[in-house]
Amino acid sequence: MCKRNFIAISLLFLFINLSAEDGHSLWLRSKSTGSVNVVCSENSPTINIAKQELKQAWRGKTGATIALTIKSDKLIKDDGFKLSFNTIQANTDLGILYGVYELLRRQQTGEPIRDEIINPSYERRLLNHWDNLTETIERGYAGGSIFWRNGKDSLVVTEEDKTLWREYARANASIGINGTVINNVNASPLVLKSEYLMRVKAIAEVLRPYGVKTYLSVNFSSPAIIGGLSTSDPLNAKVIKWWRDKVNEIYKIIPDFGGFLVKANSEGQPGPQDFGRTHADGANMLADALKPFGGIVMWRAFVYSATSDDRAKQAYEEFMPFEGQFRDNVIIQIKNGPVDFQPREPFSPLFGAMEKTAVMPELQITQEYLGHAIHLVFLAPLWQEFLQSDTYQKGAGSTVARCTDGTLFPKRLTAIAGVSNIGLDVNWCGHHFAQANWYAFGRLAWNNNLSSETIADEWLKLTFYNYNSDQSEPIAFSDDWEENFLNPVKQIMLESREVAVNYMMPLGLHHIFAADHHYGPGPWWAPAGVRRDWTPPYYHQADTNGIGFDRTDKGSDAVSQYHEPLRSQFNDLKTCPEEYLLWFHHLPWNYTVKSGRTLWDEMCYRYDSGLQAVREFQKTWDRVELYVDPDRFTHVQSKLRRQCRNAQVWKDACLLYFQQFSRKPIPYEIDRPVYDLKDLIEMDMLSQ
Ligand code: GCW
Repeated sequence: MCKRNFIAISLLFLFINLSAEDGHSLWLRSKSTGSVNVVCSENSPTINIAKQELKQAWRGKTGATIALTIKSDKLIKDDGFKLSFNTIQANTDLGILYGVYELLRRQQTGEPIRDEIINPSYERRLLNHWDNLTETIERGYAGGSIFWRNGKDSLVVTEEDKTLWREYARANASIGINGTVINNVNASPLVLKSEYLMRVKAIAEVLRPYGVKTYLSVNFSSPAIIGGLSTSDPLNAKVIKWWRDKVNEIYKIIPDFGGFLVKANSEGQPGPQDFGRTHADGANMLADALKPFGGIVMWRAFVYSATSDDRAKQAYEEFMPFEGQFRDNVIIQIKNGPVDFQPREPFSPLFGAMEKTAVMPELQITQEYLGHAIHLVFLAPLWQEFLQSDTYQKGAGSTVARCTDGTLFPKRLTAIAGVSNIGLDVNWCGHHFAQANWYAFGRLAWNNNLSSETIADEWLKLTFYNYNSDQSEPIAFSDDWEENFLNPVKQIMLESREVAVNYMMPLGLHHIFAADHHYGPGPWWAPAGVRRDWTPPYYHQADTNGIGFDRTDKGSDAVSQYHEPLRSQFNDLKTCPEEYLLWFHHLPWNYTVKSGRTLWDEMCYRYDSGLQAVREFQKTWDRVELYVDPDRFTHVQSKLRRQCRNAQVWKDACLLYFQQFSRKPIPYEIDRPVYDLKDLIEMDMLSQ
């Protein structure tokens, strides 16, 4: 930037008061523009928060009156509410609080406020923290845990801890999240020791008024490891009693405790199979202990073994035999895709399979496979694609959303979980735009029909609009702001997921990361001694004949786990959606795709278009400099630079590696690679 422009921009910042922002306030930045009279005869910690929030952030008419009324109404479900111009009605205190946040959001985003009943899609809307008791976070990219400390005084609860937990609870409540699992699914048994439970109690007390229930991940071998028993066999009477006593102890100190999340017999974690028992035996034993208190068990279906011919099939094979055998307070928690949170996967066939057992989606907010906290990737389009996938369980229109939210199976428990991207970083998520993924998860858990565009629009207004410059009511976003900031940046967000798919693994490729960091490319990565199903060649199957994993009826037959007509659609090359091509088919390099190009050429174009798109993102972002405070602007700008370098590495690594098999030139109009494959392999360039 030339010096004159720089001075002009600095003056402009002074003038319009774009003071530096560190991102800590998230989407809750707006302050009130006038007074409001709140009429409410109720009094409770939750209601008091609702009143306070209204006063702090009111942007309606100065002096207006708003009534908060607890009055039951059959059309209002759970913690839903009825919104109108001057009243919020709900069945519960929490419903009132949610109504207040909705009203304030509408005032801040300029959305109309009319008479409406607004109910949540899922009963339980949870974050899963993969936080270890030693402060580190598995797959966390935004600093240490907000819940757990390491070292000598790690269990002492400080005022700073409580302040942070309160801010966290408030942010969650503002988007409808009503539960949180505060420790890693690779669970340390220590969390169930009484001294740790006292810390859990302290956390639960801070979260409670905001309607966020506390849950724990538990280690299935806890009875043996911390209870001193000789076994953790779920059918053993002493083991059963140990869990009952433990659950009693928990509910004595945390009366509204939510329940347990369990990763069993998966990636080395203990489980009922260690004792010759089944998933149902294990889950039901815990469910029986929790039942008298209203607690639930979320039992994960993330299982796979080294010997399976296709990892994508295993969860279905292992769980379907127990369909209908789980207690009604057990819910099977299933990742959106059959492999593992890849940039793109078809939905897991376990959705749409179980009729008598409750199932819930597990989404990943933390960007384990999508560029950590470096890449700008807005995940709402990925989640929406998944939620709107048709399973055909009860004929056309049986979307994953409808199979899981109670629409198709009204009597089942309903829930949805998102693996958190929150840490101790000042801006909570590492990348300012990663906050949008936390926000989007909450909004979709509340309303699984919301469009990505609506979510991005809301979030950008709440997060980047300079409210100080606008005292008007209703809020007036200028054409200039919308045209020059909102629309272009929204476009970046909406394209970003597809762009990442293109520069990382287009056309149905998956899991081609180098090593366990799951960040940079490593289609070659297969060190001796590493499990085959943890290495990329297992997934891409490239050789001189072609590339892709054959999951058709001639291959692993994973297609047979889907209902018709999907099974045939995926099985048949002519009807298989191109985005899943190499997920389901092994194809020759000269196979002709829809664009008329050969498969090899198409791969080259896709990788290159991903890279080019990130370069465009950089330009677009630089153009919005006037509209963003300097701190957040430069922060995002520098992350985009890195994303761009990374996209180049991805493109070069994958094309140069696969070219050894395709033995074809990269189409001449495409920019040439700038790295050498040898260097990329030796340096594992993007290892973190
Ligand atoms: O995606 C894999 C991750 C593991 C994680 C596991 C799981 C918590 O690489 O880090 O462990 O999934 O979901 O259990």
